[in-house]
Amino acid sequence: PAPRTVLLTGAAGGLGTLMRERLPGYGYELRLLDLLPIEGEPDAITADLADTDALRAAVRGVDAIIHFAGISLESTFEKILRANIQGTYNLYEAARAEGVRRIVFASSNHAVGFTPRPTGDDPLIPIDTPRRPDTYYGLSKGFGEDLASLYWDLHGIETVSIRIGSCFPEPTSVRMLSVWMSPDDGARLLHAALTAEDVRHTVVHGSSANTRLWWDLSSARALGYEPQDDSEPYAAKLIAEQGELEPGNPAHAHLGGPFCTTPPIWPH
Ligand code: NAI
Ligand code: 15L
Repeated sequence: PAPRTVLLTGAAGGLGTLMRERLPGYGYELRLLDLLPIEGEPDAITADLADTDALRAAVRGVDAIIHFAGISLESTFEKILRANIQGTYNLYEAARAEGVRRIVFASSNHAVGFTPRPTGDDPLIPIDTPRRPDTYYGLSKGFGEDLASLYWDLHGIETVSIRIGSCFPEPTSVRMLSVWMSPDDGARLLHAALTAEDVRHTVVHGSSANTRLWWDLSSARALGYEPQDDSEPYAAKLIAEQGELEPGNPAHAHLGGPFCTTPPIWPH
C-alpha cells in the first residue's frame, strides 16, 4: 500500500518548508521534526538527530521517512560528522528498530560535484558517474547513499537517494539554470519516490526538465516522475546580470559549481 504517514526531518529548513506546503496535497499526513521549533506547528517534534530516543519515538508508526535534516552547506568535518554522518546513521537505526520500510534521502549534486559539467555535445552526466565529492558536505552525502545501500541489502529497508540540484523558488545563478528543481517538481519527485514499487536502493538526479540540463533524468523518470517545469524563462535575465559560465573558471567548470573552490564561494 502507498505510504500515508510520513516523517519529514529538517522540516524547519528551506526545502522542508517548501515541501510541507505541498505534500499534504498528495494525501500525506506529515509528522515534522527539526532541531529548531517551527512557527505555527505546535505538534512538530523538536529534536536533534543525535537524540536516539527521540528518533525512535519520531519514526514509530510512520509508513515512510523523508530525510532532509542536516547541515546543507560546507562546514567543518567535525560538524558534518555529527549531523550528517552520525545523524543519518541514527535515523536509519531508528527506522530499522521500528520497522519503517521506505526512506527518501536528500542526497546532493555535491556527492559528485567535481564531475566536469557537460559542454557542447558532451553527453549528460549519467546516474552511475563515479563519486567525486567537492566538500566534506558532499562526502557525507556519499556516505548517506552507501548507508542506504547497506540497509537495503542487509535489512530490506528501501531508499530513494535524490541527488538534488538546486531546489529553491527560483534559480538565482546561471549554473542553477542547469540544475534547478522547481518546488512543484520537487514535490512530484518526492511523491514518485514514496510510491514507486520495488525501488530497493535507487539513486536519482533531482531537477526540473531544464533546457540547459547537465544530467540524465531517466532513473527519476523510471520511478514515475514527470517534471513539468523548466528554468529557461529565467535564463535571459540571469545571463544578462551574471554573464555566461566560463570553462576556465573552476567555479563554473564542474557540476558542483562554487563548492569546487577553496574556500567555497558564497553565496552561490
Ligand atoms: P536547510 O539548511 O534550510 O535545512 C536543514 C534543516 O535541518 C534545518 O532546519 C536544520 O535546523 C535541520 N538540522 C540541522 N542539523 C540537525 C540536527 N542535528 N538534528 C535535527 N535537525 C537538524 O537546508 P535545505 O536547503 O532545506 O536542504 C534540506 C536537505 O536537502 C539537506 O539535507 C540538504 O543537504 C539537501 N539538499 C538541498 C538542496 C537544495 O537545493 N535546497 C540541494 C541538495 C541537497
Ligand atoms: C546543496 O546541496 C545545498 O544544500 C543547497 O543549498 C544548494 O547550494 C545546492 O546544493 C546547489 O548546488 O545549488
